[in-house]
Amino acid sequence: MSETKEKIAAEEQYSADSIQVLEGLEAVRKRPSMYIGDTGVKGLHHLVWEVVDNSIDEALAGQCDHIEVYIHPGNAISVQDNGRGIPVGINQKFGKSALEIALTMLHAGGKFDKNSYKTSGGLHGVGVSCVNALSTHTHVTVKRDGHIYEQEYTIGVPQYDVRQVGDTTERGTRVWFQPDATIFDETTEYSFERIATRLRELSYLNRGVRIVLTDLREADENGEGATREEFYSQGGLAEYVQYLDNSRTVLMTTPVYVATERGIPVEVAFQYNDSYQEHIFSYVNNINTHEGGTHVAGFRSAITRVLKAYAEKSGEVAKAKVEIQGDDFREGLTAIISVKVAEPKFEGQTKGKLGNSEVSGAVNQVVGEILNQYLEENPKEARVIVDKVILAAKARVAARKAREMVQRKSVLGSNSLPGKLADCSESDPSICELYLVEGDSAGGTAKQGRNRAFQAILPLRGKILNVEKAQEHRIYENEEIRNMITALGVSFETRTDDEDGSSSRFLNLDKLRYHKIIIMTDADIDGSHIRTLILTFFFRYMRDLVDKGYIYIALPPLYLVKRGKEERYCWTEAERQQAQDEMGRGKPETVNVQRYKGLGEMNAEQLWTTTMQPMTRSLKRVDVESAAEADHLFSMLMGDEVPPRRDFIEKNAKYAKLDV
Ligand code: 0RA
Repeated sequence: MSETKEKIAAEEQYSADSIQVLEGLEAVRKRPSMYIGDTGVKGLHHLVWEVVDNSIDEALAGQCDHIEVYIHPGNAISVQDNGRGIPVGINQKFGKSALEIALTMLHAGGKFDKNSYKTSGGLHGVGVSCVNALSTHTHVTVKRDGHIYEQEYTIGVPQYDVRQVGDTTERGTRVWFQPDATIFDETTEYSFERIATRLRELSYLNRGVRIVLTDLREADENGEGATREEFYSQGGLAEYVQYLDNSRTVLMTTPVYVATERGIPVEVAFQYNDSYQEHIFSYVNNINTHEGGTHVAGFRSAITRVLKAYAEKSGEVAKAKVEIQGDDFREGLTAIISVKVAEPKFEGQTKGKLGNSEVSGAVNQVVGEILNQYLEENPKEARVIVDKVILAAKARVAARKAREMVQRKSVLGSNSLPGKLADCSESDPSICELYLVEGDSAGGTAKQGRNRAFQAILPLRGKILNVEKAQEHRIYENEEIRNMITALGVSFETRTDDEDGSSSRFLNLDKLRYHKIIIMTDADIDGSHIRTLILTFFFRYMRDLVDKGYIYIALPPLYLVKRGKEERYCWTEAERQQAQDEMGRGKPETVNVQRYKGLGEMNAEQLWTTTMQPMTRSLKRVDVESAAEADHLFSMLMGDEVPPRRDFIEKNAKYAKLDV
């Protein structure tokens, strides 16, 4: 069936009694971004999360422990679970099958029973009907009460009434959908890695649920050549923190772990390692709350309260003659907090912060109890933690002094901008770009090639400090990092948390001078290492810039293919091959291929057209979809444990594979 015919068929279904239904889904097709965030890679994957969430809800109800996700050839997706199956009986109010209502009515997709945890935060929970509306074809199969039922849809419109097609002793729901390429016009290609990352996270967050991902895109009819990965966690969050810390040296044999269902369901796991950063990840109804909220406040407050009492009782604090603050208790702490809240209130700029006040006390109490018990039962480890806290307090004093040095230098006014910075003439940050360029020589070329009105250049010399392994004060002592901080115009300040009285460092962006910060390094191993170092710094110390979408990676071309006066730049092997074939046409020897190893091999004009000119360049925005996964990746790439890094690099030839 052709596109237009499909649409006509859809309109024929537009009978009087389904106006409400169609209006609902038409709204989704008209403004897809309102429902799924965007129509790029993120939105495309959002369809999968939406369908998987339904099966996870069934698991949370204790009715399902196995979910199979398939990526089919042509980038269709199917999700199958062994839950109760979506009810198929006729709903009195609408005179339609509940299955059809769930698939075709907006906001009717969730559970009908009250006791479930609605995932109304962010964009989750818009329902499987949105997925249906944005797919050219959807096929739902339900196994329930001894029978198999099915219904198919074309851009959300049922092609027949729910029908019974066989008998079975099994139960469950299978949803198969083909995303609509006219909606997802950027790409319809699914990323195995991206889906695997989310499913891994879900399996840790929902212990006991087996989730299997199978990629059939490269497989033959017999499934030979499929990629399959299974995610299953018996230990839940305790295993998750161990996974996150597997490249770090941990200070305790097993994490502190508690899972309770009384009152608000709370699951928490944490442990200390010998690093200097705090890594706290929090979830509400399986959704990452990257701005924290009341659950995180309750956790921090319990850690501070219990450890402070313990440390003071030990007498070590008095000996050390240093005042301990809240953040000292969290240095080298990796923690995951997961709560289930019936009516979550999401606040903050990006709706990533839990607002329900009752959650704070619940988490505080649960964590306090388990930590007290742990300290009592493990005096040796308790001692190690107290020593670490005291060291952290001393280091904090040193860091504050170092930070003030940077700040004092930068308050001297605009002439205190780093000498190496070639600034732009515009001052409106929303149009200004800062290129961070590897090496003075490429920096020079970039200075010649740029548009000086809105493009500034900061050359970085050699390798920047690996912040993953450095204490905070070392960071402010590093010249390249200081140059970045002052060029950007940002400052680090200390803020006191009203909820637990502890203080923490935060980034003040009021005077940020550029809204595009573009990392431009050579297209070789060294270049990608330097890029990872810079990204690690932004991720650890200027996370806000990453979350706001201000960090980009410049993509210089890999090849220049030439024949006479005709020139073509190529970014991939496939492009190079195509250019060679097309330009060579029978005379391959007349084509010359130049491999760009470094930015230095391009002249100013070439660098401008390929990598800096906004109309023709190719930039990748750094987008950290899973904070926990990014943390794991950085600790592995930059930490000191060699074996996991080697494993990882062997498995993934290209290593800087953050979703950028
Ligand atoms: C509503 C009610 C019941 C189950 C479901 C929805 C359900 C929905 C989905 C979506 C994907 N998998 C699903 N599994 C179940 C409970 C009905 C009953 O009491 O049997």
